[in-house]
Amino acid sequence: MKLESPGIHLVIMMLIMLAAPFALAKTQPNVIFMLTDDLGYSDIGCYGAKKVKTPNIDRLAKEGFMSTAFLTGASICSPSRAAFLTGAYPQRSGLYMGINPNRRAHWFLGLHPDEITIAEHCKAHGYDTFMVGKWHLGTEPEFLPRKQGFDHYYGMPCNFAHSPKFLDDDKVVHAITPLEKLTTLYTERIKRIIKNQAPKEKPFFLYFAHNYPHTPYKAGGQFKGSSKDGVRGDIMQEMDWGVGEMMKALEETGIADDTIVIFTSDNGPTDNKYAKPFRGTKYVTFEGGHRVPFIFHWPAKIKERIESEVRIHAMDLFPTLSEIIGAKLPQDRIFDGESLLPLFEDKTLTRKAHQPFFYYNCENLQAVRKGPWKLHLPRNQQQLPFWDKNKVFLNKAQPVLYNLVDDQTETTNVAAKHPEVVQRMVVLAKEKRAELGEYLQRGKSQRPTGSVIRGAPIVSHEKDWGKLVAPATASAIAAERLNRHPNQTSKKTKPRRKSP
Ligand SMILES: [Ca+2]
Repeated sequence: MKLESPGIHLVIMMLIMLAAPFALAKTQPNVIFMLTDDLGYSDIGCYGAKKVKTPNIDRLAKEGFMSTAFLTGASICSPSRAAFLTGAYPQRSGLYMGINPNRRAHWFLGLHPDEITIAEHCKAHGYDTFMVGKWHLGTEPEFLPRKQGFDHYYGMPCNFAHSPKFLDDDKVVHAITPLEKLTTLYTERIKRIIKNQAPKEKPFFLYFAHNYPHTPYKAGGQFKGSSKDGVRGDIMQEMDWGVGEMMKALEETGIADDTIVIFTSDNGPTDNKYAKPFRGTKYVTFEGGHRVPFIFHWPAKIKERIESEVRIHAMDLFPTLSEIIGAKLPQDRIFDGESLLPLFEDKTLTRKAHQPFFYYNCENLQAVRKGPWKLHLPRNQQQLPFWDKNKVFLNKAQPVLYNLVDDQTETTNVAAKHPEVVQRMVVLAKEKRAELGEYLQRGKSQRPTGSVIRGAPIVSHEKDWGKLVAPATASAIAAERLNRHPNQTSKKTKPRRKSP
């Protein structure tokens, strides 16, 4: 049929305009963002694991986008999570410390309510939003996931060692989380969410932050002894089974093509053998602390496997999803990432390859990456957060320069050969400190840390609390804590050194 009359064109255009709201809903894919905890670069099959089998995660990589150069925003849990959810360096969003509700300096802190999370952004653009898993961005009621854009929450507000509680929305459903059932609990809930949401017009955003392989862990019945790598291997294989169940639910409900599944980790592993070929572990700013798997599976858009060496990072997630859901980035704040969509279309990023990346550890700026170069900055004991186990650059007089293209294990200092590179990167570090701060130095672009006590001091290092906080202030904060948590035992006020 030929459409010649301009009148008919007008009618068709009006019909298209009328249909727009429905068409828009259909162009927005569902998003499942799966963030594992302390899972290292070589922890899964497609990234080189030999002792565990992860066929379901491998399949996502085989059919989608797999990055070999993805960096997290921090090498420990809380700040890394803040970077994923806000699209900003943790030092910018104010959440740079490892939150532990048992510490007198931290129990009242959390991600600031004025921060816009990717969940809030999705919700404002037509999405139903869910979180399943470990939160770790503040445990007071003011900071929990449902205050940061999630319609529903199911999981643990912090590390098991901090508190073993498990919530369903606001209700405690397990006083002590049954660890051997953790993957089953999460998987069952995710399948239920998928089945409930599949028939709906509205798309959904699901943030699935599995606690494993962070310790402590226990394998479920059928997975006990299933791997060649002890209990850790067993729970890895069980987690992979959960991914398989999730994908099956998407396929059975007919929404697999229109659902994005992202798989990554918040920081490197505690044992370097799971971070190979890189040096270092969780807690430090060697590559092993920041370099983790990153897989983006989106059948409707990514038709065949893409393996990418382009350097990307956690702060890119927010702008990427923002563009995909058809939303503008909020204009009132700075984002430290950019949309990865061009990489899925075989194009190049707007960001130039030589744009620097900054490795902070709590408030201490420890390293700068630019092009092939990584410069590790000297630091003193006072600047180091307690969890930092890397003493290699402690009290050095000069920075140390590695060429990561030739030397990915960060072993050969080439600073003496490239003094001009060192000099340029030292300037970058100085500029970044002016912007995002340093230990005991406030940066001009830092946003406030969330606190339930107005005006309370923000002290990232527990050890400095007594030194930096006046006794009367400390007593008032302790009294408020007792008021909110009358059953708190004095034993619990002692900080756990092992678990930031
Ligand atoms: Ca972690």
